[in-house]
Amino acid sequence: PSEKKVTVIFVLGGPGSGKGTQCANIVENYGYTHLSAGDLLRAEIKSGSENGTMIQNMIKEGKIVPSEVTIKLLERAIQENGNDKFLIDGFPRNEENRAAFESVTGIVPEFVLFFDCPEEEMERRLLNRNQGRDDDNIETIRKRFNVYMESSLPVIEYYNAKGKVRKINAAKPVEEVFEDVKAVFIPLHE
Ligand code: UP5
Ligand code: MG
Repeated sequence: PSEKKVTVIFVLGGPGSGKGTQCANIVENYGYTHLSAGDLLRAEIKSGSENGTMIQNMIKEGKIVPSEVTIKLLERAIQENGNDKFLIDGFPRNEENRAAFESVTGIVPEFVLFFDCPEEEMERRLLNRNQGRDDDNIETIRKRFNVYMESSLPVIEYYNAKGKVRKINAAKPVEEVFEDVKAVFIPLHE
């Protein structure tokens, strides 16, 4: 279990809903550290880790990497960072991720920032991204959407039942979405 006392906000929403984009805005304005679980996994592939090939195959198939792998990366990133407040982006993606993170780290999120966006819009954004991600092709995108609907939405529902979800309409231009995000963060920082 982590010794460090930290504040964590989970940033969730479908593939291409704008989690990474809005986290960058939040970091600039409110001093959080952004930890994208997907970015940590992609860095792990690049580092030539023993898990690299497994992670790469799972991402290509849109599947959820085993919790222990992702949690280890998140824990390490939290411990290595001097900051005490974190945005965890794209995690937890299923019930097992959620329960394992809580029991391994002892961390319970302050709240969940949920970017709600229609699938057609997310698909359009992902197909236009052009950053060379292995999973930004229509076959993998469809698989990511299925996993999101089946496994990740129930996690959002779990937190919603606890009154912990701050839902943002993400189907608007970046600046307009950020206005709504600010409305969530301003009361916490004044
Ligand atoms: N864009 C952003 N906002 C826009 C707006 N308001 N209007 C118009 N365009 C907008 O945005 C996507 C694109 O849309 C960008 O080009 C952006 O400019 C534009 P981005 O901010 O990148 O969206 P994001 O929600 O971060 O999309 P991302 O593709 O990163 O989400 P995923 O959840 O699919 O990807 P992630 O990296 O989290 O995970 C990838 C894979 O890793 C998973 O499928 C899974 O295989 C694996 N994974 C795990 O196994 N476990 C984990 O815990 C995490 C990941
Ligand atoms: Mg992202």
